[in-house]
Amino acid sequence: MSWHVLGAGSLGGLWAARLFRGGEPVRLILRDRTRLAQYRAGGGLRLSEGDITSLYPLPAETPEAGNPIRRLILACKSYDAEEAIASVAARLEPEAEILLLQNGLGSQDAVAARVPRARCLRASTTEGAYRETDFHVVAAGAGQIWIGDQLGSHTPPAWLNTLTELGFPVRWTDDIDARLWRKLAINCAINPLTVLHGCRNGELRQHLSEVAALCAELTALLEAMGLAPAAQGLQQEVEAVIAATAHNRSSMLQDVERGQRTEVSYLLGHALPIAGRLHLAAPHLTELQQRLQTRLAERGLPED
Ligand code: NAD
Ligand code: KPL
Repeated sequence: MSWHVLGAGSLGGLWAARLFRGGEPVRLILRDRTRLAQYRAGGGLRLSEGDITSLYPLPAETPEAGNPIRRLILACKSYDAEEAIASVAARLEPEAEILLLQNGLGSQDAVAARVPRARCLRASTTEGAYRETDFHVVAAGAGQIWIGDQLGSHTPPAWLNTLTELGFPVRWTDDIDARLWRKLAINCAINPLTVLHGCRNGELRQHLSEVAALCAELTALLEAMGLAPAAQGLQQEVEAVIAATAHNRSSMLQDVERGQRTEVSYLLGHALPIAGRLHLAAPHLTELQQRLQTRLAERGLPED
């Protein structure tokens, strides 16, 4: 049974190359015929791990290809996910399973609503990858991948063991929402501040009172949502992540530096309306979003 990977960027490239290398049938879905021609001209997908770069000649196609899709890995950015799934919806088999790799929250529900018959599994990953050039991905950091089902299904998909055997650091969770919310909270406390201060994660150690104020509001939000375990020790973990990733540029800062849209709508933009509905005051998070939007606008980038 073939895998399809839609979104041959950093994370999609990493997943596709590892599946192909492990002997799994896998096909890339590229946006259009121009991208497909560019991909074919390069001879395949390059993956660099440490000092070693390998070329993997994965087959690729456009969304219009005729073959049915049974297992799909959706690896585009959150803001592209709905349009991307719509482009292949007609090709999904009735029993199709879709693995959503998007960071933040909001896009997963939007995708699931577009394809109500498919099983949409959600992933929360702390692995790192970036694009050296088009179709050349660099594996940039080990991590952990949690996979779960929104409906609290206790049945992992049959292919979870395959991923483990191939060396994917995957674990099943019955509460993926709590994992995604915890990561969202960590990203809300770190990523926008790195953009506003124009700094690597570690330099936020000079702004720990700002971080603490954000963590207090995020903790209150998670608790009010009934996600107390996801709220526990949030500030300590944020400080630990800042220390452990001190030399990294956050994904949001990298987006801004590359002149790309950020995923803020799926982070602060997802959390703040929920805080509002719960009548929770979140002045620091609100001000953070406003300052970030101003900075994005100054740089000519979308505010959402
Ligand atoms: P990316 O920009 O490197 O790759 C996304 C790819 O999707 C691009 O190649 C883009 O052309 C493609 N795409 C978008 N719309 C498409 C469409 N309609 N049809 C075909 N292709 C389409 O992004 P990324 O860094 O791989 O991130 C993907 C998601 O994973 C994001 O939500 C990100 O936050 C999350 N994530 C990334 C990392 C990482 O280290 N890169 C780590 C954790 C989570
Ligand atoms: O996930 C991250 C991101 O940059 O999006 C952190 C944890 C902040 C590491 O950089």
